[in-house]
Amino acid sequence: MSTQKAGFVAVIGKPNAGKSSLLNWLLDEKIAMVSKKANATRKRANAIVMHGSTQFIFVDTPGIHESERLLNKFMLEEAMKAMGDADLILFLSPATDSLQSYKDFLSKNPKAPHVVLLTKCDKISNEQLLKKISEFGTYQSNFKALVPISTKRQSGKSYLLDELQKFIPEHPYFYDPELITTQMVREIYAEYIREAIFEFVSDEIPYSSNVIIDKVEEGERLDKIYATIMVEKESQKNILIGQNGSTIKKIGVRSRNMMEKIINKKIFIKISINYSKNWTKNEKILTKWGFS
Ligand SMILES: Nc1nc2c(ncn2[C@@H]2O[C@H](COP(=O)(O)OP(=O)(O)OP(=O)(O)O)[C@@H](O)[C@H]2O)c(=O)[nH]1
Ligand SMILES: [Mg+2]
Repeated sequence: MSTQKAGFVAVIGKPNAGKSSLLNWLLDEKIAMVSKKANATRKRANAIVMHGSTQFIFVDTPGIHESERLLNKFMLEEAMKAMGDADLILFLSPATDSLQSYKDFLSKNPKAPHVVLLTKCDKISNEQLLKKISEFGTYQSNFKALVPISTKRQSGKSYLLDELQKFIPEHPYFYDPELITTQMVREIYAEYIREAIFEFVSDEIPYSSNVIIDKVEEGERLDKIYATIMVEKESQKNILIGQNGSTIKKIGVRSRNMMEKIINKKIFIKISINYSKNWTKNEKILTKWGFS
């Protein structure tokens, strides 16, 4: 048997870079929420990926950005913690973007061992891709490797893992190789509901919402899930409910379908809506809900 390798890989980049999509793609399972809207991910999430005798633990993080909101400060700290604990950092830079976010990352973390992932390569031509790679060439003494990917095209996964495994230390596996994440299924359910809110409701509401899974009743063929969406203002409740309950219904159906896929069982879901005044700025409530 070949020697086991195992390590933590922090997935870092600005909001919307494609970090959560990368995790889902690597697993072929949807555990992390993805949205067209930036700042979707709030907490660290992990994907355990086996490749030969290497166990990677990819840690998804909230996009790096500055903001005054208390919740956003927590999100920035989540990303920083993941970097501090990592054996390797994957810095994601959309191929369509300038190098500015990478330059900012380098100036703040000059010594951090990292690989650059050029994401969303399906959005540019081969010619533009070559140009982008040569722009990054200026910084090749800083990174260990540069890998272009596209989760949309679904190509290059094993090349990526082959590359990354070179930088993972010899270490016994941290987790049972059968596991795909250490997250609890409840947390994944809550993220599905959040993703549906991002999909169907606009403006500030997705950013003002938090999902709490109140109860899960497991049955042999059917699981019953009771959840509450907490918003910040009473007026936001009505928007989430929608005309004749149409919006909350769509949120319920979409999240239920996703839950059924991952659990392979029928799901009954009941979502209530409530509000907690200005919770994104309230330290006590943030702590209670695990943002501290
Ligand atoms: N065309 C294309 N779009 C992609 C690709 N990967 C991700 N996206 C899209 O980019 C958007 C953002 O993706 P996410 O995975 O949520 O990005 P993120 O970095 O996790 O964003 P935050 O959690 O907000 O920091 C979504 O609309 C994805 O569908 C890709 O390879 N190609
Ligand atoms: Mg994300």
